[in-house]
Amino acid sequence: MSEDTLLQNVYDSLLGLNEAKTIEATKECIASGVEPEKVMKGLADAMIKIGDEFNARKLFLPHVVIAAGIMDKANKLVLEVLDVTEGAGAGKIVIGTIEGDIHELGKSIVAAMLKTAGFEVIDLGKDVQVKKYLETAVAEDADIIACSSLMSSTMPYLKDVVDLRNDMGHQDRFKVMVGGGPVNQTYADQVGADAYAEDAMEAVKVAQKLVSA
Ligand code: B12
Repeated sequence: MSEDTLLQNVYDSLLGLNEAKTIEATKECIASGVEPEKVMKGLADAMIKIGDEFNARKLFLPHVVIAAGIMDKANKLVLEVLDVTEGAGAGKIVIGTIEGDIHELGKSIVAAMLKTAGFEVIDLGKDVQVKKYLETAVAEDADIIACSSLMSSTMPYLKDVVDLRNDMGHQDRFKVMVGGGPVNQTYADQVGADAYAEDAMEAVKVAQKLVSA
């Protein structure tokens, strides 16, 4: 089977909400030596498509819950084989999904990609309080604080992270990088974040730029 077919199977199986097939297709990709990053992207693309279908009312919340569960399991398989060169000196990043927000699939993909790029990543998980990012960044002497927000109701907390960092006088010490579905460059600029990235691949490039600046 060609790489494209293998990846298409992953995408189609997740979109079809078929757990057994998604797991099987993911394992086939791994066994055939498809790059883990590509498998993750296939899964992420399917999840984004599911989001679109949900928005268009073609799918409903239970479908999304099922898809999220399947994606999580498949992602874990991919993570096991990722060539993690964590701690290779690229920099230290504290990452998490912002207060009030439990969406973490995208954040976890970003975290995984950053790890493979050699960053030391401290993943605080979901629903992370604004002060927790700062406390951890100080304790760990991090370079970057990365915040994910998937909802318009939680986006304002991104500004609170930037404001708290500035109030603490740490604007030269920690860079703040933001992302997630409703976030864009304009919003990132508005809240005073140092950087924004649209997806996990770009997040790596942006983080590399931030630490070398
Ligand atoms: C899956 C999902 C869920 C799952 C989450 C499972 C999990 N463990 O994460 C479950 C079912 C639990 C869920 C719950 C809810 N959800 Co929901 N959910 C989604 C859905 C369909 C997909 C999100 C997703 O995982 N996408 C796939 C990933 C790979 O993409 P991503 O997150 O965007 O991440 C990529 C980039 O954004 C970027 N990125 C992400 N984070 C970061 C961080 C940094 C620093 C950087 C640089 C980049 C970056 O890189 C990632 C990889 O490329 C979206 C629809 C959508 N269009 O987004 C709704 C959506 C986000 N949910 C929504 C809502 C309202 C809810 C609920 C309130 C319930 C409800 N009524 O629907 C609850 C939230 C409760 C809470 N307090 O948080 C709304 C939010 C509306 C809004 N704009 O405010 C959306 C948009 C659906 C909608 N149209 O109504 N949800």
